[in-house]
Amino acid sequence: MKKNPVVAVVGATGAVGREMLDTLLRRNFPHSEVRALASSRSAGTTVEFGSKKLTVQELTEDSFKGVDLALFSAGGSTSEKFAPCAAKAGCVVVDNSSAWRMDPAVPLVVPEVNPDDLSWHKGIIANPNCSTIQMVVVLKPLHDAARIKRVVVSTYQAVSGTGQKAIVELESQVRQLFNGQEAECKVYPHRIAFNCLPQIDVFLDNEYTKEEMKMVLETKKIMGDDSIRVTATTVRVPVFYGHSESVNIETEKKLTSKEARAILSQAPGVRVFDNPGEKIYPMPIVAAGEDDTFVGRIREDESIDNGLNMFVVADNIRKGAALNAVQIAEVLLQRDLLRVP
Ligand code: 25A
Ligand code: L14
Repeated sequence: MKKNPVVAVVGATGAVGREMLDTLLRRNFPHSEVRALASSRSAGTTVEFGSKKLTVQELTEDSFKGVDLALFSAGGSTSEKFAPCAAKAGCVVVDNSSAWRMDPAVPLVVPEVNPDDLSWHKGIIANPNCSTIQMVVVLKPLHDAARIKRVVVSTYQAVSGTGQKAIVELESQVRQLFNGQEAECKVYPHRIAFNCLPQIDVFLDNEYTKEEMKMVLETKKIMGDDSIRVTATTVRVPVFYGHSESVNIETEKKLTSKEARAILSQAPGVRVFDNPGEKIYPMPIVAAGEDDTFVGRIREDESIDNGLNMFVVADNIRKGAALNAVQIAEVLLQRDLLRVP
């Protein structure tokens, strides 16, 4: 691709869509034009793109004529319907929804982990689940060094993962409770203000939630290793930005906490933030607004021979969504893969 690409953001008015626009600018992503697409509800409104304002256009099957790259974050049903139209029109799609992630014909990519999987894309590339992305950037270098046999993860996930409407719900509930009113629940099944919900997404037949099974299945696909055993508990907490995870791993080869810290301090996209004596460890208020995935509280699991515990935090809207999608697009450009084969 010689000319600068025409880029479309689908779901441009959402929490992730707005961050995608900011990320394209912040990283100087080459473009000749950027289009903002959303549902008919938002058509005609504007979204900021640096000093410019983009007028939002309604997403239709004809939206992708002349578009080279589309970043989708408008929910699974929108992606199911419109990503194939885009690819047919010759536009490469990086899709943030769960719609295409487990399709064997669709690469599921975290650029620090499996960039080479981009070489076999057929027009649609899936951006993984936010909780999975931040976990695998930390797991990959440890897996390469010591082979991970099993992962036990529990998450503490921010409301922004559910989008703008959930950010508004937490804000309003806090205001309602401080004013002696009842908290109104529209987005989540229970009150989220001053509470924790051990349910993210729907329950499946195996008694896990869909979010938990995304972490299990996507981790194996991205790491390219079906033998890694993963079990997850995903919990929503009253935090606006930044997902946290308690991650326990069992490895084939012994890794001391010092060795793990040394490996992770060399890992791309990872920042070791681990000095308990100085009360330095990752927290949502540390990672929010940052690109890196923070890891700390690294320590050996004394209950097994070869085990480690750590605490992993990242901005779920950045590395968990918009940043990872733009990084995928950057690799596509660098490797001349921004075309539908
Ligand atoms: O099915 P999935 O894959 O699991 O994804 C479900 C949802 O999760 C979010 C995303 O929400 C998605 O809708 N999401 C997906 N992956 C995510 C990830 N990895 C993720 N979130 C975090 N991490 P979202 O809020 O970020 O984005 C919603 C956008 O989708 C547009 N949209 C919806 N249906 C569409 C569509 N676009 C085209 N066609 C369709 N059929 C949606 O557009 C939005 O841009 P919209 O027009 O519905 O947007 C209305 C906008 O109005 C703003 N708003 C509403 N109330 C308030 C408000 N702003 C301020 N204050 C308010 N009170 C919102 O910003 C909203 O975006
Ligand atoms: O991308 O936090 O599969 O509610 C959709 C639900 C991300 C998290 C995905 C949430 C998830 C989101």
